[in-house]
Formats: sequence, structure tokens, C-alpha cells
Amino acid sequence: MKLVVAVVQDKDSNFLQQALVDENYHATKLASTGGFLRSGNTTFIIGTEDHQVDALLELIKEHCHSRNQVISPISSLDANADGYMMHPVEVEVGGATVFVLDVDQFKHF
Ligand code: 2BA
Repeated sequence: MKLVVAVVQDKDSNFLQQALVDENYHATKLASTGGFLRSGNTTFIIGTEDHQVDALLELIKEHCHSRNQVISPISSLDANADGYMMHPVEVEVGGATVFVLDVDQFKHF
């Protein structure tokens, strides 16, 4: 069994969630925050059988799109983040950042 952890953009999350339900994957959706942009994103954790992983990755790829995002210095700064990022920066975010982990045990009580 594998645990798939997928960080996706909020804009894609509802479509992906519906697709996961339609394809009978069991998933948990968590509100998360990107460490770099410090803006909201969505993390799905999905436990699935080994033979379903490739199809799941395709599903994630199909529903998550890359977008350019401009981060302004003001919105990115903490009050004490001295000198960090003085100019607007454009970054390409996504489609999805995905980790596939081996599951040692799965219990469902
Ligand atoms: P953020 O950390 O907010 O990063 C958003 C985007 O900013 C990244 O898109 C990347 O294009 C850029 N970026 C991130 N760190 C950077 C840095 N140190 N210097 C320059 N540019 C940087 P993605 O790579 O598509 O990542 C989207 C989100 O996925 C990330 O949001 C983070 O929440 C998660 N993520 C990405 N890589 C990860 C990793 N190795 N471990 C855990 N989470 C990760």
C-alpha cells in the first residue's frame, strides 16, 4: 500500500476532490500553507493500493494546472523578516507537488 501526499493549488482542489470521489479513491483534504509564498494551498493525503498509484498520479496531473503567481514584497514579509525579497517575484506554481510513500501498516478501526 502507498500513501500519496499531493500539494495542489486551492483553485484545483475542488475539481480534484470530485475526481477522487468519482474514481473511488479515499482521500483526506487538508488546508495548508506554502512555505515560500506563504499563501494557502491544499494538501491531499490518499491511501491506495500499489497498482492504483499510476492511475492516481494521472488523475492528479489531469486536474492540477501550473500558474504563474507574482508575490509582492509587502504580502510576503513578516514584520521581522528584514531585507527578505525586496522586489516582486514571479514564480510558476504547480500543477502539483506529489510524494509517494510506502505504508508500513494500515489500520481502520
Ligand atoms: P510554496 O512553498 O509557497 O512555493 C510556491 C512556488 O514558489 C513553488 O511552486 C516554486 O515555484 C517557488 N518556490 C518555492 N520555494 C522557492 C525558493 N526557495 N526559491 C525560489 N522559488 C521557490 P511549486 O514547486 O509548484 O510548489 C508548490 C507548493 O508545493 C509549495 O508552495 C509547497 O507548499 C509545496 N512544496 C513544493 N515542494 C515541496 C517540498 N520539497 N516539500 C514540501 N512541500 C513542497
